[in-house]
Amino acid sequence: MSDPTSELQPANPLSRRSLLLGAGVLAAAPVAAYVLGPGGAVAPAAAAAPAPSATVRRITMYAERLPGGMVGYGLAAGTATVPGPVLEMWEGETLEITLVNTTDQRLSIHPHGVNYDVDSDGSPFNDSFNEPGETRVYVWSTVPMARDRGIWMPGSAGYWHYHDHAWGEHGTPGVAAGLYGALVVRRVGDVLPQKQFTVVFNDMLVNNKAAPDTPMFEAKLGERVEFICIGHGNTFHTFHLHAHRWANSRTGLLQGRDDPSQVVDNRDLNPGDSFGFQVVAGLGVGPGAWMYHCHVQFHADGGMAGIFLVRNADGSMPPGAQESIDRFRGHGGHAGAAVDPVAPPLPDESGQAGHPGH
Ligand SMILES: [Cu+2]
Repeated sequence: MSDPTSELQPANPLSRRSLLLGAGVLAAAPVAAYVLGPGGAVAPAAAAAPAPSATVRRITMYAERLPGGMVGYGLAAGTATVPGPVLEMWEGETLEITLVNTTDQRLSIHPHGVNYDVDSDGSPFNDSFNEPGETRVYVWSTVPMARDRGIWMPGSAGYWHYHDHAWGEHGTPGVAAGLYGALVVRRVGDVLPQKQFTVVFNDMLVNNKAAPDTPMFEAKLGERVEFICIGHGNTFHTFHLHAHRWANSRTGLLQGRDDPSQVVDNRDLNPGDSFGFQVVAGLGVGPGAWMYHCHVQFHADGGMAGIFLVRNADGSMPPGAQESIDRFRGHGGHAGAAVDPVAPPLPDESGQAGHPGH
């Protein structure tokens, strides 16, 4: 595709929750190119991101009330979600966001990691917010890395996020209700994922849900998936993903054999923090229902846990996975250690202990 910007339409069904300059490139990433070869080797590297061919892009977002007391952002009227849509930019690009506030509360959209002036700050302090029912434009810009008097200055690329900063005094009720989402700024040459998952630890909730209603993220064995992790609320968290690991770096990917980045499978995810990484689903461990959770124990017990379901490469369920999911849902995925009776399980009619083993 010679002009990736021509691919971009907010209604593009291939990028319903992801908006990227050249989103067609992301959508067109060949799924079959990422397969586990013999010995678990990963097949060819992803295509590099194209250089942006436009510098300013305009989108409209809607802040809307949702059932259950939640409030979300969406890219079209009636499509708000919690978390909001993943917004993606290339370094060097500017995003002009027209935010439509359909609620009866003042609110805003405030980004992390990108450049903006005080009029786009999103804070009441700077008088930059939407009154109830008001429409307002926010402008975010990004820069590439540059060498300044012998020093490399960081560009904007990173796994960032956006959220309300005006409901109440600091956006506290807005964030609590779900006005947040992921913002990914990519550098030309970055590897693009095949799937994306946004995980927001917000007080004692994951994406404003508690287990067993937390999101179940699904991929096929060998697909390269991107997790974007964001912390909000009033307490500390740690994000842990079972059976997968990543580099503690900007991209979460090692740059080569000599990359000194620490490799982790657990990372702090405190209020305002964000990070992202890509893993090959099931690489070296196979398909299955793998857990993700907050590793603060009483948070996990309290419902901050969910499932990363790695299906077989053909999309079918791997043996035992449905049983694992049922077990998770039956236990609520939490409260096991705190609430499970100490007494042994009752026998069923056959005289066998009816409670499946853990
Ligand atoms: Cu936690």
